[in-house]
Amino acid sequence: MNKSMWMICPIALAFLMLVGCDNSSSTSSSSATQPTTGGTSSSGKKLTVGFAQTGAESGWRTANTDSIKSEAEKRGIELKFADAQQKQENQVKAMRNFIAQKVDVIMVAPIVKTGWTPVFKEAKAAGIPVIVSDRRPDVTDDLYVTFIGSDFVEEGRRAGKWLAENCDGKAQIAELQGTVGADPAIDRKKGFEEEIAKHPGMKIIKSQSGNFTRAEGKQVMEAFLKSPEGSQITALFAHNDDMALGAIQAIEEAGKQPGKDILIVSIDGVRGAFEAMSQGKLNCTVECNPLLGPALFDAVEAVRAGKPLPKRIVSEEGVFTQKEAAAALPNRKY
Ligand code: GZL
Repeated sequence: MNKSMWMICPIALAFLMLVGCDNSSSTSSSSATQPTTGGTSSSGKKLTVGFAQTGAESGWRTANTDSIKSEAEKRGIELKFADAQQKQENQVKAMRNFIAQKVDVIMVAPIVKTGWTPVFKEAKAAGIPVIVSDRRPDVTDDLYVTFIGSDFVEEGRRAGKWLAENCDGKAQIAELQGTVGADPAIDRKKGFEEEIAKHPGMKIIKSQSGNFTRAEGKQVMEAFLKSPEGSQITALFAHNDDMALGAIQAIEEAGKQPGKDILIVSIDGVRGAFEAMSQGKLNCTVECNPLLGPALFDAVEAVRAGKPLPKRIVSEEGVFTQKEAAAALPNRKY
């Protein structure tokens, strides 16, 4: 993990313990950093948080939303939730509504990196702190309190490293990219390419966005397989498990064996990926922790209590292969 991303301080380490997610998923929100304010502000008024979610595009997103909603409820915090249905303009509109409603804190998972400065400035002008969840926007640090989420470049590196170690450094790779312009799509690609560049025999020969959805992952993989290069594909790198699961269907419908004729590595670690690995159809999933609710609401309560927060809080994550899949499946929380 890139150490420069850390602002090591006691609260960061305590938050890390909260956000870390392994197959035992021991993440808990009852921690020493649990601010004493609970779900009410100093005036005794119920704390109100506005959250602009990207949408409901994947199993990961559903688990992320569930974690945030259940944590707000557990803490007696009023959550105004907006599902932007994968449209940035809907997220911006939701943030403006939260500002008009004078919520105490705004949380947002920016669907793409660009186009956020105006509305973040409006929140700042209204004196409403913004906490960034999951995906980083291209705004200056003064416009948000903290960014809580994964190191996507590292996730891409881990995927590339696993593939290199399991294809003897030789692969003709198809890549299913995430949503165009999204932080995880840009950074996972960056990390993966950084790793495979060490192996001259590994080359990405087809690459296109499947928008993080199963349906589009299947459609794009069908087109890859029908293309002139289709018969040369020996490996698939999918930026998330949902697209990999769609691609598995396409590979089977093309009469090939996913996980054998075409090695498949993806990212997220959702239940469906573990099931596919136990069936031998997926080879590796790099975990990306969606259970951000406890860390996000610790940050909300810390902000309200006037406590300092690190600018960046990174999730702890693992890598899972077919070897661990069956044993890990019963313990998976998403
Ligand atoms: C990653 C998250 C991505 C997941 C996808 O933190 O933003 O978005 O990898 C989801 O499954 O759609």
